[in-house]
Amino acid sequence: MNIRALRWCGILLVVLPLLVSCDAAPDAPQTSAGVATAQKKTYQDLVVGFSQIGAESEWRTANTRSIQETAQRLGVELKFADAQQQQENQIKAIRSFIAQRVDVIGVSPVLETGWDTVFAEAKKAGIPLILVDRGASVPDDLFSAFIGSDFVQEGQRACAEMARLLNGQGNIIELEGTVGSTPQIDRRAGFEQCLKDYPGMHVTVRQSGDFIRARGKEVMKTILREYGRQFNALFAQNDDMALGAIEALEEEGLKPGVDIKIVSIDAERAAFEAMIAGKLNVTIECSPLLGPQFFETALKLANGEPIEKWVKSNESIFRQDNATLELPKRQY
Ligand code: GYE
Repeated sequence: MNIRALRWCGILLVVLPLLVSCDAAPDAPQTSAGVATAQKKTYQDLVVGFSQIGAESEWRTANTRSIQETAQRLGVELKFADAQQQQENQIKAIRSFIAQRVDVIGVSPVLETGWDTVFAEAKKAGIPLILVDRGASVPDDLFSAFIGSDFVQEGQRACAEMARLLNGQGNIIELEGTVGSTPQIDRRAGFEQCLKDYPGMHVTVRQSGDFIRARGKEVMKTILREYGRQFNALFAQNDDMALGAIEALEEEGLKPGVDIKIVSIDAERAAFEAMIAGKLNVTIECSPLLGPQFFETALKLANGEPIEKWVKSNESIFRQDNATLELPKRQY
């Protein structure tokens, strides 16, 4: 079962109690009956390996900061590896964490497929693995938990906002994220599901900008040159691509937010600034601040305590009318 399937079951996973090795036994505290019990680990005892995707967006930078700052605050020893968008680098990092016998591995998979072998290696080594932010299409027993957002819901929310902005009528450009990544697949699926309720709205062009601002601008320029001005709206799967596309629209003499309605996802500070300037209409929140939930789950796993299989983020929708009020509160 993959992450998408998890939405249907709020099951609690009870992990096996920690195995106490023979050399640990002499230090273990004794119960009144004289039976040795495992010493509970604290954050200071934890060694965690984390394989990050890279630094493609403001969102990602904020996510990295959240993981690193939380580790430091809690006193967790963090081994952090930046994969620079390459899945093979992530696989290497996971193998090196296994070789170093870390307590828990965290990974934000750049793509959804291709993880079975390396995740099985972690499982065989007895190291719990947590998916952070993005999912992986692997059997359910190859990871312990997923921490992150409901991307399908984000796509649905984006479409519902678009319908409101367009009164249910219009041609939409969709700028997609990294092809084959969970947020790309699920945001598109959610948007498409909801489009069925609005027969007057159509996605007429769909292209990937890899979640990168500069690519968003480049792709938008090409689309405008190729197809002219036959669009009413843009759905960008993240804020960074929307911000790049806004520059392209302005350079082509169009008024983003007015001539072309724009909805994007993430809710980073720059998106609020664009909404205040009237250039972006709506941003759907997707929180990168996953550090606290990640280490809390890691500690529970290391202690053999029950955890939730999907630790879901709680998120909102922000529009131009509340942007000024919200901007000072934003943490990323
Ligand atoms: O929306 C985008 C980032 O995986 C949810 O990745 C994340 C996405 C986020 O690059 O900005």
